[in-house]
Amino acid sequence: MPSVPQPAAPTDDAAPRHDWTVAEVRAVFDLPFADLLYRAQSVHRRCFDPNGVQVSTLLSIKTGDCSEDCGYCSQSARHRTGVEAEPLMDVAEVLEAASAAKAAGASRFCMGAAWRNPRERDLPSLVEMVRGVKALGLETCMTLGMLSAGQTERLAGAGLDYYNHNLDTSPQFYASVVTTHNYEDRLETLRHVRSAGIGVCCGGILGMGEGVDDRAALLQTLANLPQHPESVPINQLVPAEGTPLAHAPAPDPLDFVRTVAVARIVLPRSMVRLAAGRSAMSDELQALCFLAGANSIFYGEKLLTTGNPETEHDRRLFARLGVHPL
Ligand code: SAM
Ligand code: DTB
Ligand code: SF4
Repeated sequence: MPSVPQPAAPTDDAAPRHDWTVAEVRAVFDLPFADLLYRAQSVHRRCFDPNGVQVSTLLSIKTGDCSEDCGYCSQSARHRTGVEAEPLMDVAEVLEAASAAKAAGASRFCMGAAWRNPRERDLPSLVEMVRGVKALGLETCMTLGMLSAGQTERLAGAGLDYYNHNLDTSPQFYASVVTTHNYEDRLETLRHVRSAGIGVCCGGILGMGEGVDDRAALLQTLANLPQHPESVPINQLVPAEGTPLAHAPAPDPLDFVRTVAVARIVLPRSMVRLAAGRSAMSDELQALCFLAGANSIFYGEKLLTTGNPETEHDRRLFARLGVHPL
């Protein structure tokens, strides 16, 4: 009887590994598309409810006028982007926005600040924000730039659940995108967050001119951390006029899906977030990303300074796909 060729059975793919080489990750990227998605789906189904997608809502609690020169960012004081700078919001206003996000169905509230790092005098308000958002029954997340060990402990003491701090790209490519801080600075903050017992949210951006090997090296770095991040946002660059990357070409949509699938395989138990860039994606492309193992999104009509799909559109998309919010 003729035998039907089968893709290699993903026997041990669900066991987290921390010893990936870039070449091994690259080999996963280069699989035929169907084999890659089969492997990613198999891992996804073994580790998660394949029809559940977690929803987080973002709020910019301090906007613009940032000292850093991240080439993709609309909030750097070094780029003329038209983003209006706003100081740290009042705690009450933040809590109002968090209540609205909860009413709309979000389970996590992520507060972002355009800082290299928070100042000591900002800590009391930040602590109040964490306490208040938690009291509403939401998971809390912050992204405030670099943190000292002491600041991290204070936020942990307030009950902060997650800290977002992205590595964004490969160690090699990072200096072509940012010069005011370096990869080791990012890793140091991630170590503080982990030591304080806060969950780690760490991912990257596609579409900044990086190559496939840079994407592989970013995912290898994340996978080889002593503990995998709980959440891994995969952003597609949202080009902002006035930034050095304003006219960077969008990544090939199928390469975006490949990256999500590889993230699912090398980070089997992490939530992989289809993060910024969904406004520029078709429903079909987003569906492919969910098939490839994405199981989290940013929900709500604004990211930090740019737009996100309308909540009604996302509700409809979830219904069409039979997806339920986690
Ligand atoms: N200032 C802090 C920092 O850099 O960590 C926190 C806020 S910063 C806006 C958080 C992350 O948002 C960046 O690391 C990057 O991954 C993402 N981001 C910023 N601008 C973006 C853009 N235009 N497109 C896609 N992702 C973006
Ligand atoms: C992440 O990985 N993506 C979010 C969040 N973490 C803070 C930020 C996306 C920003 C998109 C551009 C903007 O709205 O300014
Ligand atoms: Fe500042 Fe963060 Fe934007 Fe970099 S990504 S310029 S650190 S707000």
